[in-house]
Formats: sequence, C-alpha cells, structure tokens
Amino acid sequence: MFLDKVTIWCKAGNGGDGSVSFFRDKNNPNGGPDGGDGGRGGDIIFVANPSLTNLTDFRYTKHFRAENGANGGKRFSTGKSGKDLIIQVPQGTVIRNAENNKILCDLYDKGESVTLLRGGKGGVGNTKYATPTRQAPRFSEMGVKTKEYQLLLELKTIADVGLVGFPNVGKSSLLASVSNARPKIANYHFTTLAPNIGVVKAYGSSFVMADIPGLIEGASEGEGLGLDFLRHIERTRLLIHVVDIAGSEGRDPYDDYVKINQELSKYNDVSKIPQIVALNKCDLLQDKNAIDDFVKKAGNIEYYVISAVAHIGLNELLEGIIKKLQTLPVREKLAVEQEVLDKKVKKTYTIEKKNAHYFDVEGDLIDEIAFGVVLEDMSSFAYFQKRMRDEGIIDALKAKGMQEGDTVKVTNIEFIYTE
Ligand SMILES: Nc1nc2c(ncn2[C@@H]2O[C@H](COP(=O)(O)OP(=O)(O)OP(=O)(O)O)[C@@H](O)[C@H]2O)c(=O)[nH]1
Ligand SMILES: [Mg+2]
Repeated sequence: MFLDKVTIWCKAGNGGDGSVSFFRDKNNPNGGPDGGDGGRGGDIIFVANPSLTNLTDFRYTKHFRAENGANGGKRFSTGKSGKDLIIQVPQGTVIRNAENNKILCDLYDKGESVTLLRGGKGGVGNTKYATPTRQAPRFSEMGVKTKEYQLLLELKTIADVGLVGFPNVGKSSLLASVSNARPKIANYHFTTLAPNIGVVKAYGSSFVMADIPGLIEGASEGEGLGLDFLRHIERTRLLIHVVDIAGSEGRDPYDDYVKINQELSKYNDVSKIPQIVALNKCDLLQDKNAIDDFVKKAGNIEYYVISAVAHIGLNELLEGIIKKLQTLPVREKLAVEQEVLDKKVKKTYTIEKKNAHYFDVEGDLIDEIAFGVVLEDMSSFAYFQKRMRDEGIIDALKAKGMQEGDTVKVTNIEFIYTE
C-alpha cells in the first residue's frame, strides 16, 4: 500500500536529574557534595532520504522517542546523554504540527536534516550549589522534561515535470520511454496506483518527471483515485498534459482535455502550472484532421504529436520541455510557519487563600522549585525561599494579604512566614 500522509507521535528525551550526594570515606566522614549533573536527552532529527518514495515505513510504527538522559551520580559523575533518534523520510516531506497545522519544516533538499525536537537539558547536581555559606546543599536541579508532539507528515513529491491526463492515455508509457523509470503499463484504467518518478536525461540536461494515477472527472471531489495524488504534482514547474488523440476508447480528445483542466482547477494552484500538451497514440490515428480540430479548439497551446509506444516525436517533446524549463523559476521549499516547537511552556502556580491566615500555593512552578529540596535542611530551605522570592511568589502572597506569622502550605509542607 502506498502511503503519502501519516500522523506520528514524537518525543525528545528528558534531561536526567542532577544528583544529591555527599562524599564520605573513613578519612573524610563529612566530605563535601559530590552529586553530578544529569545528562541531556536525545534529539529527534528528520533526514530527507532521496531513495525513499513514500511514507509506508510509518504505517505501523507511529511512536518515536529519543533516549532520556541518565541521572547524575555520586563522585561528580555526569549522567550519560540520551542518544538522538534519526528518522528517515522521503525527500519532499512536509512536517506540520498537528495542534495548529503549521508547517515546521519542508525536507526539500537531498540529505537535508532538521532537528525538530530538542532533548531536555540535564539538571545540575548538588555540587554546583555549594557556596562558602552553603556547604552541604541537599538539593539538585531536575532535568527538563520534554513534551510529546503529534506531527503530520505529508509527502509532496519533488519533480520538475508532472504527467497528467485521463486513465490509459499513455502517461506511464511516456515516462518509461524517456526516463529510467519502469512503471507498470497495461491496457486498462488505473494501472498506475501510486506516483512514479523517473530521471530524464536529454540534450545535455536532466530533469525529474513524475507520473501520477489517471485523473477522471470529479477526482478533486474524491471520486476515483485522482484527488490525493495531485499533491505530488503541486510542486512541479511544468505539466505534460497527455491526451489520447486517436480517441482509442471512443471519447473525444478535446473533451478529455477540458475535463482534466477542470479537475486541475479545483486543486490548489495546480491549474496555474504551465502546460505542454502531448497528443499521444498518433500511431493509431485514423483521421488526420483530429490534430487540427483539437488545436483549433484548444487555442493558444504548446503541443507535440507523439507516440510513446512507437517512439514518434519524443525528441521534439523533450527538447520543448527542456527549453520551457529554462524559462521557469526554480521551485522553493515551503516557508516554515512555526519556528520553535519545544518552546518552554511558562510554568505557573496558583494561590488559594484558605482563611485569613492560611495560604495554599500549588502549580508546576512550585513543584519544580520544591523538587529535590529538603525543607528541613536549613540551606536547602534558604535556597527554596530565595527562588520563591525571585519568582515573585512571596510578593503575590503579600498582595493576597499574607502577613508575618501566617501559614503557607507549599506542596506537602507548611511553614510560617517571617519577614
Ligand atoms: N498504440 C499505442 N498505444 C499506446 C501508446 N501509449 C500507450 N499505449 C498503450 O495504452 C495503454 C495504457 O498505457 P499506460 O502507459 O499504462 O497509460 P496510463 O495513462 O499510464 O494509464 P493509467 O496508469 O491507467 O492511468 C497500454 O496498453 C499502452 O501500451 C501509444 O503511443 N500508441
Ligand atoms: Mg499509468
């Protein structure tokens, strides 16, 4: 099964926690703090791999987690950093944040790599909190915990030229005749079920050609196979509109041409892409007036009369394509709409005044400040108070009416406020 759109879940590694430890041996029963820092969490990195053509690898594997950083240890040992996780995707994969649908990156260039999620920073061990007045810090810093993100991966194939047309008109035959691709060709509709890509080399230049499943009327409204596949020609610079000029299935070639253009006009900006018309199956042509009739009706078009199977007119067509491509601007990658994914979420807290002299403070900011702090330990408690003051929590409590002697409950500890 061909897959070109998937949702996956990714999480960078957490930072390891800093350690609280004290050095002790028989000569040094009260040695200093020796708790090491936590290791950094692993990143999640996406790489554009040109040898992949679809997102089928993500059909069953949808959850990705980079390794966590290890916690710091005693004897100043720093926790091991978590390994980065590298995720290979086809070139042309656009990644969006599922929360707001904003584009995070477009892996447009061969081998391009983007670090989309950064691992959490490791926390600092108690060693680093030692000061002349605080010789035995009984607290350390917690590593930064990362968030899981839901990402949308969408493949928008990168090719210079796209082939469009009714089913069975000879698109794959043309691709096979002029490129290195070997698509399936058969005399029935919807032989091609997934895009094929080939490299065309001619007249000293080379370009990439993409063949998509045949379009039919109503394809852009979800009928047939067409709709979803139009995204694979959205980024081409030129379309080759293949028409069965012999009308070998009994349809009128000009009618086909009009219907396909109607379909293209319903999908994003595809109808704005310049076209060259390839009047195919000319080897089957009975009525030579068919070409004149078509061209008269179509008006101002650039066209070539070809036979993909009998190899008629192919060189002229390729020459026309190359000339046209030289006049068309190079496509650029899609603009990133959301710069940073793991922007730090501001931690918060709430104060509840339980009665005139009792305040309850809660929230993730409080949890962070209180983590690793031993409140019974004087120096730890002093550090804790300083953080409370620095974060403006003491002022906020005062604003709510806290006075000297009032009780404040923080996590599971109560203390009496003194100026
Ligand atoms: N006589 C003749 N037959 C052709 C020509 N081009 C393609 N065919 C035949 O037309 C049939 C359909 O060709 P495909 O290349 O599979 O057509 P397609 O447009 O890719 O079809 P779908 O993938 O089904 O949309 C096959 O039997 C081809 O051999 C041509 O120039 N002349
Ligand atoms: Mg085909």
